[in-house]
Amino acid sequence: MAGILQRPILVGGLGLSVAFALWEGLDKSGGGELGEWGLLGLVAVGAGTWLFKPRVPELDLTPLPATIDRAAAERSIARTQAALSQLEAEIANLDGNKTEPTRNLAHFTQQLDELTPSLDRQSVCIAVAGGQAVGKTALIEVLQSSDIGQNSDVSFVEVPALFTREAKDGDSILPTADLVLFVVAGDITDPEFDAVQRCVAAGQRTIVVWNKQDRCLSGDRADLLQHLQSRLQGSLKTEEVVAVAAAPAPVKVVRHQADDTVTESLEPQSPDISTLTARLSQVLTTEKSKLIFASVLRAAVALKQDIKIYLNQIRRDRALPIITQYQWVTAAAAIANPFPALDLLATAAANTQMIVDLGNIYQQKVSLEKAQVAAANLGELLLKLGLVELSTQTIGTILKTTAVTYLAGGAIQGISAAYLTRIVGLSLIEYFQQQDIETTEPKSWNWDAFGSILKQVFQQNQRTEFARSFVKQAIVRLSPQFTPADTRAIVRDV
Ligand SMILES: Nc1nc2c(ncn2[C@@H]2O[C@H](COP(=O)(O)OP(=O)(O)O)[C@@H](O)[C@H]2O)c(=O)[nH]1
Ligand SMILES: [Mg+2]
Repeated sequence: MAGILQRPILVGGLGLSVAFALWEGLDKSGGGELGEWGLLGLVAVGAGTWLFKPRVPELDLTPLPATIDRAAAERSIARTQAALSQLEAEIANLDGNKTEPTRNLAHFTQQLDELTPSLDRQSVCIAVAGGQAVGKTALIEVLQSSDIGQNSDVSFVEVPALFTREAKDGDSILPTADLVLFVVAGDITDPEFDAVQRCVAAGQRTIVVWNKQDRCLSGDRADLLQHLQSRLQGSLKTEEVVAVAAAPAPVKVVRHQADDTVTESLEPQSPDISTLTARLSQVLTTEKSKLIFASVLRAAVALKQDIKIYLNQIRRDRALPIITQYQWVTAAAAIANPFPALDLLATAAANTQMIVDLGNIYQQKVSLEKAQVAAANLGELLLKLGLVELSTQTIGTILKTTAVTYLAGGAIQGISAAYLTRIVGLSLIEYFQQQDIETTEPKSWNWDAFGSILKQVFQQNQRTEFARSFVKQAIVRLSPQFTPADTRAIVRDV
């Protein structure tokens, strides 16, 4: 609570800050229920009249870079560097044992340090991907003995077959590859099509290789290739879809001899990958450095993402205790207040403060005015989604009917308010986590996105062990005459 005291906030008057300040005193002195009940009425009364402020415009998402060159890769590295510095600063401010954070920081730093030198690398790695038995190994073998394979700067890697039970779905094929040859052995299937789309969307340079074209009648080949090219039109240029035969099956040859006898023999066919090698050498001579810049850019983006995930983990550990504080504040306010409307104001006041505090942790500097607007919109959203009622219902299903006789009047409302505040707090964490770590000036709230997060978080927690243990915890906290063991009398078993 010390953080709140240092930044007392006047929400529509003195009420809230006074209440928070007194709450702080109580909390420290281990104040009992009486104080909590009595004082928190102030929260409600003090809350202002900003419930119906206008909505703010929606969030706009930053697109990926359109042109990939050295400068774009360097900008991406710089952004990753900024994220790393942010992580470093937040680790420096952590309380407690920093061994693991420091080790992770060192690991990220080492990865970052490798990015800039790799902009000048000469070697190119080509990944050969696709389903099982489409001819990846066969293709690599022929490629290696071609002119391209003779170039010592070019290496090929076979990606483990996709679409098998062991295969990981949804990942980009091989983040470190500079070029992907995506092999299909006939008309492209839906999963193959999706995988190609994912590669392209991830900025992975991709050539689709239709292998085993020898299995198709020579008269049909051109049509089939054209069909494939037009299916992939939206994501790949025509010349990025080629037909080959890496290991064509031997052909049965029937010969009529001069003596009228007929002989049959199987004649081996030589591989035909000429359209692919032509395309590859063109790409490697004209776009080699672009391929490398793109790889470095992807690696920088991926590293930044890893840093962001870790940073969010650290921030979440700091955010959870804050949510816990506010959930008890709103609970006490709900218990103290017989009027549901005032109750909502108190909730809005606590939510305003919670938005500011969590925003600070997530480096989203939310001004008080913006937080008030956000909390007001949030209140409307909670009503619109019916979450206020639903949380009361959720608590109702967890409590035994005897609870009413055991618990003080309003305690159930208090628990529901606390529960709802926790859901809001967890949703705020989720929402802030999705923001770009570079933007410290928060974009305007995306209420549609926040609404779906709220619904999702609510559903996730509704009937789980979380809700039950929360209720038990709340009873002990809000009605100190109960011990944890007593709660069994009023909380249902699963
Ligand atoms: N008819 C025909 N068969 C091929 C061709 N390329 C590969 N194959 C055969 O397809 C099977 C699987 O090939 P392989 O390279 O091991 O596929 P991978 O699992 O994708 O590595 C083998 O029996 C190959 O001989 C081709 O161009 N035409
Ligand atoms: Mg293979």
